[in-house]
Amino acid sequence: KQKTFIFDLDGVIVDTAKYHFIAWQNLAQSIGIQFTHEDNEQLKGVSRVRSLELILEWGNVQANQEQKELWLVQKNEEYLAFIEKMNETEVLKGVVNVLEFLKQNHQNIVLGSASKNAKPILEKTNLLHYFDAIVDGNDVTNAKPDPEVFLQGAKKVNAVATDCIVFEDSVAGIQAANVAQMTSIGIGEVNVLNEAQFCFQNFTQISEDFLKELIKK
Ligand code: B16
Ligand code: MG
Repeated sequence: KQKTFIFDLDGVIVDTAKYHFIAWQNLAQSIGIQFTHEDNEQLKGVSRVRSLELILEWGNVQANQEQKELWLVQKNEEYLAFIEKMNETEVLKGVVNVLEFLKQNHQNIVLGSASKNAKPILEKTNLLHYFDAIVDGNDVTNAKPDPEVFLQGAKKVNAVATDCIVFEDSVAGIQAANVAQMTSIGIGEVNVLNEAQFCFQNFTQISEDFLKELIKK
């Protein structure tokens, strides 16, 4: 059977959170706000605009729209400088094997990410050719846990939601997949991603037999 496998980007395919962290921390510092690793955790899967709003809230800083736009540009420019230096070695372990297996078995492969920089990241890491469709922060108006990003992904490859399988590292992303009636697979800690139908520490733990079962169902 042909199924559609939808991958989140940050935390699933690559660990770009470490670059987001440095860029947000430098911006926060320049504004005079403290920004820790724990703060950064809370921004996973959250859009750029919303992330800035949260950081300003945490630091009790008010700013007008024009200032916010400038800060968003400043943050993204620094983030893009990191992306520029990315390559294949940054793809998380096991991911390429799973993509290869799905491709060989004629499955749809779709990206469903909140990032507006998804395409350059897939290009830099040499993964773009695996994807039949990409839905990212440029396409979506409602953030996860709203299922919009995944529903758009299904639509792009003419799949029905119940034939889709989502790989996600964020709680909101798992909720979005569940709301969409897709099979949700958490990548990360099972105690955090307890709403996921299945959970794996990383892609090396996902066997071909498990994937075959998902395809057969
Ligand atoms: P950008 P995902 C998300 O990616 C990141 O987890 C989140 O930290 C980031 O703020 C968001 O993308 C927007 O990224 O600034 O590149 O548009 O996990 O949805 O793939
Ligand atoms: Mg993610």
